[in-house]
Amino acid sequence: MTEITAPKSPVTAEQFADEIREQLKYTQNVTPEQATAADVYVAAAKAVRNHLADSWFKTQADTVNGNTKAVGYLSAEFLMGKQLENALLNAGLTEQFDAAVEALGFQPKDIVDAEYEPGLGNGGLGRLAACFIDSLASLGVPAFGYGIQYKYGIFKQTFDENGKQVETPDYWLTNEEPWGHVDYNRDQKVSFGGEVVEENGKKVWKPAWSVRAVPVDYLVPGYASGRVNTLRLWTAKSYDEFDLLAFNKSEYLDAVKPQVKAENISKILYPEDSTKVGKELRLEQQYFFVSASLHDAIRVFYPGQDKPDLTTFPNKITFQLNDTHPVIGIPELMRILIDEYDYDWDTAWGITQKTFNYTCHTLLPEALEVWPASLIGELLPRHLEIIEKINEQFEDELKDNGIDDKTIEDMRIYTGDAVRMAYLATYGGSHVNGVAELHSQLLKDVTLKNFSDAYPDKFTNVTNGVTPRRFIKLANPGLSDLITEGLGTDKWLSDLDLLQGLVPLAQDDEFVKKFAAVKQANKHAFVGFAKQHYGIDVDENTLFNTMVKRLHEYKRQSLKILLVISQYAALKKGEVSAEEILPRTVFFGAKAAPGYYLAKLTIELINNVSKVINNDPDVKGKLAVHMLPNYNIEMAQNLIPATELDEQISQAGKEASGTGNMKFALNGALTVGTLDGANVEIREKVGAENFFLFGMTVDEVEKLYAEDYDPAKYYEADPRLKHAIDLVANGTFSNGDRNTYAPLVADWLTKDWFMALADFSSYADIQAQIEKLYRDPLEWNRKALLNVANSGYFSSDRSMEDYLERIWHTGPLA
Ligand code: 8GP
Repeated sequence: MTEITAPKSPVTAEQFADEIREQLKYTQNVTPEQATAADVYVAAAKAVRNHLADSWFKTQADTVNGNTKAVGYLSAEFLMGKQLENALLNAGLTEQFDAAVEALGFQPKDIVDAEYEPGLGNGGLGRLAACFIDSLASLGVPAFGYGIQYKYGIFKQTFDENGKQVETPDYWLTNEEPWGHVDYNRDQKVSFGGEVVEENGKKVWKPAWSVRAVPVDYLVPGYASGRVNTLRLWTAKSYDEFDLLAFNKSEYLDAVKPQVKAENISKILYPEDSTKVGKELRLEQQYFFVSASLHDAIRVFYPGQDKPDLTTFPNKITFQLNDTHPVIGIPELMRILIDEYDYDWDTAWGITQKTFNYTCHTLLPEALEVWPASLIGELLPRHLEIIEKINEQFEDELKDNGIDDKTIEDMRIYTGDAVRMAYLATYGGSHVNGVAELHSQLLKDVTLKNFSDAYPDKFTNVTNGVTPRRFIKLANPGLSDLITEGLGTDKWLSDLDLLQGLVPLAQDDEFVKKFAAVKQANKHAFVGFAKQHYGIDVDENTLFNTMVKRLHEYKRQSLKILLVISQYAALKKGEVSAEEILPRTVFFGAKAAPGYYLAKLTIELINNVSKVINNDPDVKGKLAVHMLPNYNIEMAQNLIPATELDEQISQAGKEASGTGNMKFALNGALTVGTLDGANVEIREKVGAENFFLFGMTVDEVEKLYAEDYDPAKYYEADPRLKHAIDLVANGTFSNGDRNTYAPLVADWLTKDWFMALADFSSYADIQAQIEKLYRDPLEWNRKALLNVANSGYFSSDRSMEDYLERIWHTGPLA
């Protein structure tokens, strides 16, 4: 008998149907007969939100009065995905919902599909934040996610007829959005500009302008914990929205200028920052949400107190800085404590350092934000003074510890011209962590070496994780049921290590066949999804091979497309015999930053390779390539469960962790990958024999850089690679035009900073192993099942437990 631990709901399906009817009547103002799927979706969302309200209030009260410190997760991105199914699952209302909407004459899937996915994140760091707040609520740890409710989020990606990326605004808030509650009564004022003057021996900041930060509250229900935390996303409003005088003079545009200026702050995620005003806007965004959040935490934990004892602040809440974007919080908390609450510098510094911790998500030096001091000075003059003083204190401390002048100069937070936010975060907080073992090691050995030498105790690792609720249970119900059947319990959903219990079942051929059948059903379902969403025909009897992630040179989508081209060329030349042909469908999904030229050109190339291959009758049924537009959580939830071979092929030492790799392993895909990021740990856990490893190690990469890497040598040495690059160069994928991809070809042959060419041969060679194994479905699926069974470690619940123990020193509410 299977034991069910999923939360039980207090209502029956009939009662839930009545609640939906009531919402339709009183908030949607339609009769059930008039209602569309979109109406029912909003009504159901509101009904489920109502179910969570009491737990939310109780969690808030316990958080404030509680016996444990809360977590504040400050993040520029929260890539949440659709909410309805997740909320139903965590409220224990899934079955009631299904029956209720059927009683109303709808299909549950149509209602779920009516939700529009918010694009409040860009990539790994944003999805990680969403997994983390899910896990914190599920563990019963009081937590606040703090960020921005961007009106247009990240851009929506389409492709033009030439295959180029086109960015359009994502109007995700155009229709009713039932999850966020705009709380005008708990707003905060955030100020900018102006000057600092001295009054009675005290520094006083006289800002030039202010905006109103209005919170929008999202409920974050835990799975089977009875806890509901808060995601508070700020939206920017103007205090003087409308200049009536100007309007009456017919200066209509001038009349709304202040409103536009204020609201621009929460318009889009990561505005283009190649110009000065672009940079200014980014800094405005960062300060905006961080200042509002810190003030909000003081409001929450010291309600109604004019002179709270803020020396207790770090016992109430610990703030995690998700990358460098919120690091301006460090001088801001100093300013609040000194200027607004009259603490002396040392007391303020003690509180501040205890309050913050910093997670670094990169190894690329250029991704560590550095702000021009002049910009900070203009926008936040008081903060620049505080940063200067922090830097002075820091340099003194280093000197006292016997650090030499040259090293101190290298470590300066404030150089006179610029402020290095990662250094400020490292010095200004208690702990710094990387996001996978290898990454944390490289942070200590390379990126932040001087800091790790000076403050070794600050540094720690927490390997990333993903939530099994969304990425197994919701994304892959077939696998989820099979796991529950295999283990005889569904407790694995909140204790993912239990997946280990599947290891013996990998020797049971019948179970492996059932597992294979689930994968095949997922592939079949994705064929339908692809037809519906992208209008493409996919052959489900091919190997589904996927590479989805942000587009970046270090992730090496170009390595993958060069391999595809070489496979295409081999098929065309008849080099592969009929028996040897392993039909593949290759899926790419990736957005490129709007200003990233080579990344966008790579997208164009992939699209055009796809056009040529998919229209070539010679390779029909043997090879197909699809660049799917607008990679998002919905696509991930549909494509990952259907994927058999996952690509994690970054240059060793460049991918901080990766979290897609974890989702694929947990959904029974095999990985072809390098020894980079969390791949290293995944391979350790699932077993080297169940992972396709290729490419250079970090040390080999370093050695090759030191030897003056010459990519052309590799081009000459491997005819497969040479032929693939020649085809790109000679216009095969650009209607004969040799210029289109000339910049890419030139980069590959003369620079190739991430050494795709050097790794090409081993990458191409390992394909034979992959194809051999795939021809033996039982063995392939046995290995895939072992990936699932051994990946329990990559639950974000485990990540959160590591943060609680190593960094936050707190735990669940009693
Ligand atoms: C990503 C890392 O690239 C990825 O390896 C890691 O798994 C993920 O963070 C979560 O830790 N980094 C970003 O998403 C990132 O740096 N985004 C930039 C836009 C800030």
